[in-house]
Amino acid sequence: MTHRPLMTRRSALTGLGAALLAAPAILRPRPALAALTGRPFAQPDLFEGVQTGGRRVFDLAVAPGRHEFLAGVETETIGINTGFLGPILSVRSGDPLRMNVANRLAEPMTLHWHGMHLPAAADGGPHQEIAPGATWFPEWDLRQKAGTFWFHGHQHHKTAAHVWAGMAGVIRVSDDEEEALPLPRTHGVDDFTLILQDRRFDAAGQMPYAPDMHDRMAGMLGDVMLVNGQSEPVLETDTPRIRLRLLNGANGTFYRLHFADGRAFHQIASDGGLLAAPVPLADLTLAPGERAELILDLADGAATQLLAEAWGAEVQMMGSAGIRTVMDIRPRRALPAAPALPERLAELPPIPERTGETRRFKLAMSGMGMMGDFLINDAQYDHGRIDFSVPLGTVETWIWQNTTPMIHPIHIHDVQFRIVKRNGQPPAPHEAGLKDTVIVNPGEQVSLRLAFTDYADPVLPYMYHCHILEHEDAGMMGQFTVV
Ligand SMILES: [Cu+2]
Repeated sequence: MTHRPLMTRRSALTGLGAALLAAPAILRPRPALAALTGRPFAQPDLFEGVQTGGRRVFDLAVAPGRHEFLAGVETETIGINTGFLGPILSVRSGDPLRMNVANRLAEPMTLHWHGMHLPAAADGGPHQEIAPGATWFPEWDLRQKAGTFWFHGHQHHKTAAHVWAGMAGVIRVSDDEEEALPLPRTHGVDDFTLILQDRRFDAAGQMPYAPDMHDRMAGMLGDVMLVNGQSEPVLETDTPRIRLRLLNGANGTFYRLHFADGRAFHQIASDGGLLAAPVPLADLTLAPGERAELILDLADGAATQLLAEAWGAEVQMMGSAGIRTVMDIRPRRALPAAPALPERLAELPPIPERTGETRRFKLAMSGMGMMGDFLINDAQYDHGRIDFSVPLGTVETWIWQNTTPMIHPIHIHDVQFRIVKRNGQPPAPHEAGLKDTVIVNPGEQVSLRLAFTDYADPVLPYMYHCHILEHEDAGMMGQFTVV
């Protein structure tokens, strides 16, 4: 097993070309830039905020940062309260929240709470722009089940560049239902958060966001695999069972996750919280924006590796970009096996009956030549156009049809929805829970059921869009109000 991230042929050529261009007049042998591997696994700190004025308040400062991805190189980044990415916000279902988001960048930005059910004014989409030097302070009461959510930049036309630089973090929600279950939940002991991304570096070890035409089509893939900003760290464990909270925080890379020794695992949660029952799996594909929580048994004491086969939106034409090592997992010793997982995890209510509209969304590309546009219902995103309004209190069916040769993960703000049908069939068990991002493969038709409750606003919209950030920035996005 190689201990270095795989390079695709294309990126290897690009890197070589860049290195030649950058070569000084007198050629001196220089060690190639190498990813810094083998460090102890690290994850962002848990941040519980402070109780002020009856709310749990989080101070978040978004600022230019630096981070050592490559041995001996300081790479310029964006960080939130730290050099790269942000803290894990630890919150509890029912918490009254306030976020103080300070923009310390030299350009406007937004911060979106991905997966959260909240008022449109607090959503952090493209309409909640924060000027340089300004602070935005949304408030809402947390109406989520326990689960793993996240936050990231959502500035119009700049989402991809901002997330690439590091503007993202995780939100960890707890509740009574989850805490009543015998599951690992001690942060850093048997419960680990993994932000999965990949990045591409130039000859100077920097990671400028400079997508070429191919990147704009396929999504910006990197050749260096990262988990929490580290390459192939080593996680040493001392418990018979661990929980992995996974976020695909990549711009455009899909990951098929599996273990080097082929061992099976259980998925216990999807985007919006616990599944009804643990689902045994040998591998799991996560699209950009999706989350999953896994349970991995390690009582046998055998070391393994978490691997990710990576691909872009055009995998059916280009194939995968190879298998990368995410991290090494090394139990310190064999242990007595953990007790069986609970047979039931959560009471998932039946999918609600439709009481309102059925809406159809056609994903398409125009101009199959050099500069294809990405379209929803034949239109690109228009910041001044509300595409439709949903009456508050109704339950709708949204049917997504993908007429392109690429995969598109569709994300809808404000709601945790349910998948009713994928190509006429009920969803697989691991897709049958609460979702806010759903893969729509080429040629597929995916039918969703969405309940719009609690929050209406006559003016401010929510977004729906492809979560390949290059596609989103290219206009594969729309907006709706709840009224
Ligand atoms: Cu897309």
